[in-house]
Amino acid sequence: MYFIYLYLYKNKKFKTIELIKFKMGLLKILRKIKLKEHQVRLLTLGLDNSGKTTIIKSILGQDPTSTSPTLGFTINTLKYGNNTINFWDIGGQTTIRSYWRNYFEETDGVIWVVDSGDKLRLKDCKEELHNLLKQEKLAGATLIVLCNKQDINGALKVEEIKNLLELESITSRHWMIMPCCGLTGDGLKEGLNWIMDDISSRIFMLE
Ligand SMILES: Nc1nc2c(ncn2[C@@H]2O[C@H](COP(=O)(O)OP(=O)(O)O)[C@@H](O)[C@H]2O)c(=O)[nH]1
Ligand SMILES: [Mg+2]
Repeated sequence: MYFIYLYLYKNKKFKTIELIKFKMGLLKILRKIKLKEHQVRLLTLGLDNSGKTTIIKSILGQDPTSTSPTLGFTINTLKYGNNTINFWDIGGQTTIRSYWRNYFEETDGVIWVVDSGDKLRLKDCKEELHNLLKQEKLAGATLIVLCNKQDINGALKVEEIKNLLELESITSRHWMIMPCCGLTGDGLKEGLNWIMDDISSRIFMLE
């Protein structure tokens, strides 16, 4: 901005008073941009019953024990520092999965929730995840895989899920995998902080 100001001044395009007004105007606009809340859009996806709604409720400080299957979708809003997060909670039943793509526009991050106790469906889970990542509209989105239900006896550990989901093959985007428990809230803060830090460094670099 200073250079524009200097340029106009040196080239005597405006009188000093007009230049001061111009500078004040620019400062006002810049301040407004800074003050404007950033909206971050996070999609919560995964197979049905993996604990997506439970996790969102837990993050929002609501009672996480009162969930019922999500048939359509719900949007929840959370203030996070300077940002406002919009959590999209979309049903994961087989019949609904083909509609997921309708929600991909403008997505900053995907929270992929895995039921760490549901070993039988991990193959299905891997296929759905990799199909999802092929979607063009999600190309820039950050991915966090949350290994939920770590409290269950015999729950798979992060390292095992990472291998079963073949996460190492994802090279074209930022991703992370972390353990959590939606019912107690363990690990959710860490997961949310990681994805928000990654998104912030990517899209708000100009601040
Ligand atoms: N033991 C255990 N159960 C969980 C956990 N998170 C969710 N659940 C249960 O898993 C079931 C499905 O949860 P829900 O959030 O509705 O799954 P969604 O279909 O992915 O939204 C519910 O009975 C939850 O109480 C967890 O961390 N541990
Ligand atoms: Mg649900």
